[in-house]
Amino acid sequence: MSKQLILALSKGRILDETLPLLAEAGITPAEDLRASRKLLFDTNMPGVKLVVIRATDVPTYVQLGAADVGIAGKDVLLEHGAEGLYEPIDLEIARCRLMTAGVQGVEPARARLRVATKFVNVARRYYAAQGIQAEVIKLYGAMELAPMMNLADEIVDIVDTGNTLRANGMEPRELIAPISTRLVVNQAAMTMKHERIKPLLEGMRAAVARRRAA
Ligand code: PRT
Ligand code: MG
Repeated sequence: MSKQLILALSKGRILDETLPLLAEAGITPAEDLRASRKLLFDTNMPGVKLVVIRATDVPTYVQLGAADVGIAGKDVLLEHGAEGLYEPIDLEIARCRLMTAGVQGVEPARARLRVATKFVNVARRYYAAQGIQAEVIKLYGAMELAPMMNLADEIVDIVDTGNTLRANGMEPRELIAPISTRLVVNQAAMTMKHERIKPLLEGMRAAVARRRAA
């Protein structure tokens, strides 16, 4: 097998849960990812390399074929669009929910809602589908601050325990989508590198199934 295989991993919280799954599928980085400032890593498997990048860049790398396989949150895939990517495995890690949220006890405005979020595409689609006219404002972080500062009426953000919302006087409202981490594959690579990708998919599926059974 001559062709090399490049896996794009999301850095941050997803990485910590991805590495044990990859190890169970037989792939371990040749060096400690967190102790290094490098971005491209060899692994124990000849011809298999890892890149560790911003989660939001993972779908782009895989879509354009710079990476063959990627691991990213469904929230990131929904926002990107992830057109032309296969999404064969739900890794069932880093689970959370994409939700709308607003200030506790305040009736949600129903006309010309201002919504702050980093998920602008998801938000536009969601409110349009609800028949709600919304002005979507792009933020890069700390969405919870926006209603408090009178920048927005609602936010669209990731919710896990809801503690972050509550600590900022907000409440979760509508569920947009349940989220977990997905393994995605470039469509051309799925065909051209099938003999390399197939055992990886089988290994990852088996690892996920073992977790579920445990
Ligand atoms: O830092 P950067 O801008 O690069 O991205 P990031 O901070 O979003 O990355 P990171 O490392 O936090 O990982 C994000 C990915 O993990 C998301 O794309 C999700 O798929 C997944 N995930 C799972 C979460 C959470 N759980 C989560 N709780 N991502 C973010 N959160 C944050 C959320 O944004 C909010 O601030 O945690 C807070 C909510 O948690 P609770 O428990 O207070 O409700
Ligand atoms: Mg972060």
